[in-house]
Order: sequence, then C-alpha cells, then structure tokens
Amino acid sequence: MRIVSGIQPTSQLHIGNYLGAIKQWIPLQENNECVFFIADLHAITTPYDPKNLQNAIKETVIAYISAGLNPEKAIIFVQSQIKEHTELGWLLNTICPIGELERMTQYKDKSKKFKANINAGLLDYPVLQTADVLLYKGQAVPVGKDQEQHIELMRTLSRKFNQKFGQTFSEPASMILKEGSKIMSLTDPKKKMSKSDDPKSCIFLFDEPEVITKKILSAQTDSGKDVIYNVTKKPGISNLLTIYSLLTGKTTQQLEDEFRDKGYGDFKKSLALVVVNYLEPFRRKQKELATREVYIQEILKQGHSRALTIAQETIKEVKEKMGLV
Ligand code: AQP
Repeated sequence: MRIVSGIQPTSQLHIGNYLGAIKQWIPLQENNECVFFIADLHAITTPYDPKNLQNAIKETVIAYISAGLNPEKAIIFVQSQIKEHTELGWLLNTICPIGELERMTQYKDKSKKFKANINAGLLDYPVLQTADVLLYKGQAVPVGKDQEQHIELMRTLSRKFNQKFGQTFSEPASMILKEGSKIMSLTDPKKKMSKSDDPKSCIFLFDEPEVITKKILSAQTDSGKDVIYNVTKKPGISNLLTIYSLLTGKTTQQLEDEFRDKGYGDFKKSLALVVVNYLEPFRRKQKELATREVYIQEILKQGHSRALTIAQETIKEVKEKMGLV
C-alpha cells in the first residue's frame, strides 16, 4: 500500500505530533511504500520568518529520523522541491467548490488565530494537501484527528476527478488512531496541543529533562484531587493520563488503580519521569544528527529523486486526461 503524510516545519515537533502521527508511521514503513514529506509550502500560509525556514526544515527532518523514521525505507523529502505539488494543486483547484473550503474547521480556526493574515493560501490549504497525497496515488494517510475533515475533502476531490476525467485516483483512507489522535494543550486542555502556540502548552520532542518536568508539574489540572479519567469533568488529568498510557502501554484503568490514593502531584512527578525517559533516545539521536549536515542533505536528495519519479508520472497522466497535453 502507498502511504503519504507530512508535517509543517512551523516550529519544533511536539508529543502530539508524535503520538497522533509519527508513532503510527514507524511500523507502517515495514510493509508499505511510505512517502513522508516536510510541508514547507503549507508552513508559509501562517506568519513565519524566511530567515529561519531552512533551519526549521532541517530540524524537522532530524526530528523524523530521531523519532524512528528509516530513510532507507521511507521516501523523505521537502515538498517545495517538487514543483508538481503546486501544479497538481492548481489543477485540483478547478474542480474544488469554494464552499467546501470555507467550511473547513482548520481554516476558521487559523483565520481567527492569524486575523491579520487571512490569505488565499490558508483557504486553499486542503487542496494543496489533496495534491500532496494524490500526486503519489496515496491510498492511506496517517494523521491526527484534526486532519479528518481534510482527508474527507481528498476523497471528494479524487471521486470528482475520476468522474470528470476517467479513473485515475483511489480514494485515500484516513488512518486516525483511537487513542492519541488529539493530545490537548498543557495550559488549556480544551484546546489541541499546537506547535505554534505558547511553548508552555507543548512538550517538544527535544525538550531537556528539567523543562519537561517543569511543564508537566505546572500543567493545568482540574478541581478535586483524584486521578480519574473523565474527559468531560477532568480534561486536564485525562489528557495527562492519555499521554502516560500511550508511553507506557498501561491502560488508563490500570493507571487509575496505581494512583488511587495519591494526588495530582505524585501522578505528575511520575509522568514527568516517564516522558523524560521515553524521549531520552530521541534527544540523543537529535544531538548526533545535528552535526551530520551531509548525511541529512543526502537523505533529502535521495528522497527527492525517488519522489520526483512518481510525481512526474502522475502529473503527465493528469494533464493528458485534462486535455493539457
Ligand atoms: N495535538 C495533537 N494531537 C495529535 N496529533 C496532532 N497533530 C497535530 N497536533 C496534534 C498531527 O500532527 C501532524 C502534523 O500536523 P501539521 O504540522 O501539518 O499541522 P497541525 O495539525 O496544524 O499541527 P500543529 O502542531 O497544530 O501545528 P501548527 O501549530 O503549525 O498548526 C498531523 O498529522 C496532525 O494531525
């Protein structure tokens, strides 16, 4: 099966990006053809500093590898280096009803968050995302829950394209985990953890142990003192229980039993230790890769060449079907 997914280099990757997306990419590499890209063309739809972008891209590649992606297996590359993404994006624009884009939750949220920069790229984001997947004839897209609506649009557009121009694409399925698909902010557990929010709200993959501990100890919890999983009544503690459970393999029920007579303080201290230990190999690998510039460039070069072959084939077919060749 061909699997496609990507992450924007908008800031450092956090534990939500890992638990919702990257963690499921790792086993998929074994028996599938995986295409994992750095979504820099998406990252420029929100305010950014051009001087920092190349560095952010490099850090995202390092994060991919440190978290377990294998460049020998997966195709890893930078989206903007393959111009066929934008080309297919434009072609798909011509079959995408504008109303579909205006109702997208992410567009509405980001328009509120970046009021001074509601650009056309922000609205068109899901069409480019559709192009990212269809360009490689992706059959499944492993993502977090926030992307569900965008995958639904991919399915609609691939159906529309096939009806209008003849069978070309299969409808990509979303792969969204039951647990961990929406890790919440540490400072406001009613909101999704987002890398472009306040750093205190995120556990970044490469945060130093004392930073992780500080963030977890000051994470917002709920009234009462019992460690109980109840998303409606105790969103803060439930979010921390989810993280604990996903990193240890213990169920939330087991964790409730383990912390029955202990308060939030003991639970948070124990969680901090779990997170620090889990991320320790990631930090080690990141430090090693940060000095291996040539190796990182080589990964991207190889990935680019493998991706380009598929992308050019698809664009040729699409343009022929649309009467452009
Ligand atoms: N909080 C989350 N819990 C689980 N999964 C998440 N993802 C993002 N946040 C969470 C998943 O991570 C992948 C990366 O997404 P992206 O960088 O393309 O954009 P995003 O979804 O908008 O991620 P962020 O962290 O919120 O970034 P910013 O702040 O730049 O918008 C996707 O698979 C996403 O579902």
